[in-house]
Amino acid sequence: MSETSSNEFVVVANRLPVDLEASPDGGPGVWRRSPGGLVTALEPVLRSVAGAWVGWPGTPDVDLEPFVEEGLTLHPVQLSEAEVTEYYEGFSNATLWPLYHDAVIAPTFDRDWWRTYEKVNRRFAEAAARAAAPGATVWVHDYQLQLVPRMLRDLRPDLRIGYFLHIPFPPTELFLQLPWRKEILEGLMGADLVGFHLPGGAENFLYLARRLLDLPSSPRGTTGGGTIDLGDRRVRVGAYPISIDSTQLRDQSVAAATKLRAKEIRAELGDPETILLGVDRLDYTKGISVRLEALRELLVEGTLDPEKVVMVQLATPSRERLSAYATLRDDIERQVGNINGEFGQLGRPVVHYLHRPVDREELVAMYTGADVMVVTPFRDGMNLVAKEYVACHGDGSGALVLSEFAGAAAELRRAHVVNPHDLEDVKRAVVSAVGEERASAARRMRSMHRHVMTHDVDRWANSFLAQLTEDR
Ligand code: GDG
Repeated sequence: MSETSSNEFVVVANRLPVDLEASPDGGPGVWRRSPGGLVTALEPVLRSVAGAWVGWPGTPDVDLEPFVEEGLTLHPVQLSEAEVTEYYEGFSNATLWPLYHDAVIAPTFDRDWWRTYEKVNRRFAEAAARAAAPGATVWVHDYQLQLVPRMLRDLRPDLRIGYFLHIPFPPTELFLQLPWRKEILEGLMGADLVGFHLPGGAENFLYLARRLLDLPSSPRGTTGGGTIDLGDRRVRVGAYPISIDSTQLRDQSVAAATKLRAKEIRAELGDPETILLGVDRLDYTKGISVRLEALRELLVEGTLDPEKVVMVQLATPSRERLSAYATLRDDIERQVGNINGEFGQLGRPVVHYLHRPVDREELVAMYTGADVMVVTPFRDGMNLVAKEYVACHGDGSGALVLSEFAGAAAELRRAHVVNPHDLEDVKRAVVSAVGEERASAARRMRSMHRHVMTHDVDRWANSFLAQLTEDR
């Protein structure tokens, strides 16, 4: 084993927690924190145990040795430009991503992409095998790496291997469309523990193990979990709803600097009575167009007054080279333009749209100052944004409109829950969130806040890892 194989705990994910951005003048690149929910959730957990992280640095064709960053050993995995196209943009984001999100757009099934997915998964498994100490615990993450558990077990049967899926595990009828369905199931079953956000995902997985692979499985309890018997070992399956660093966010939301910035933001928006907020990666699963359409109709009907309401929509750039994402961006920007053209005034647009990431302090100030958070995905594994907003409203202020198809809806039951496919329902929920009597709104928010404070990311990671290491 190489000298780097000394880590007792290793995370394997498509991306490292930092991205290498090429410098325009061809000089050495700069490292920046990578976007997305997985990094937000895992980074604090891993830093606290000084583990290692295996992942792609976000730029093709860079060959880097492992290095230590703030106590965390990073093991970069190299991907060529063609592999980024076929494994990442292709199989991961144009096959699995749409298929697992209820086929909101049609998934593409391409045999070359699949072969590249296999090849790249093997490279990740080999890098993890080099990084892990004898008997170490390895935690593999997400849909890009579903073959890694099996490949890693073949290389290193001494390891304890966990796998967690951050996106929904689809209904069985949809999963069965996948030409490589057996290979994916077998890949996942290399793990000792396979975790999903929701009991429904775990149930679907157990059903498929029986139906496709003829493996005996026993459901356990009412949480969707169970075990699959492989003869020589058992795979545990369960639901582990992910969360956020609630205490850190709550503390940041009540800090004087945040309160001040939230006030400034309100003033910069023209001191409206109501600020609606949307925060998403620009993705077709997130239902950004639905909430804009709901807002437009409410303005047309005169239910909302453009003098009194503004909406801030933060749409972080994502997967920009995929045509579905480029089309979505055009559509959303057209919608924003239409609303502002019709209802804005000089210097006073109704929708303030940002297509760039903002820093964390600014985001928390936005959460803190917003009166209504609107979260309307057609399908979402969890949706951390909803939980982050709730963590910032411990004083009972604010309101949350939340899609019933976000995993978070299973926990945040006191939100204004909507079916995002039903425009009238979305409109109704926005109106009731804007107009609800203060005491009743505060009861809802306080109840959700208590839940998020006690169900934080540490609890998520600890419960997964406790189960993973239980049988040792
Ligand atoms: C996947 C699943 C699941 C967004 N814009 C900015 C920014 N963000 C941060 C948010 C939040 C994260 O990115 C987004 O997390 P979500 O959970 O909402 O969504 P996905 O990226 O799709 O995450 C999802 C998650 O994995 C975890 O398992 O919940 O269902 O799809 O933390 O705050 N952060 C900053 N600036 C931005 O502009 N600083």
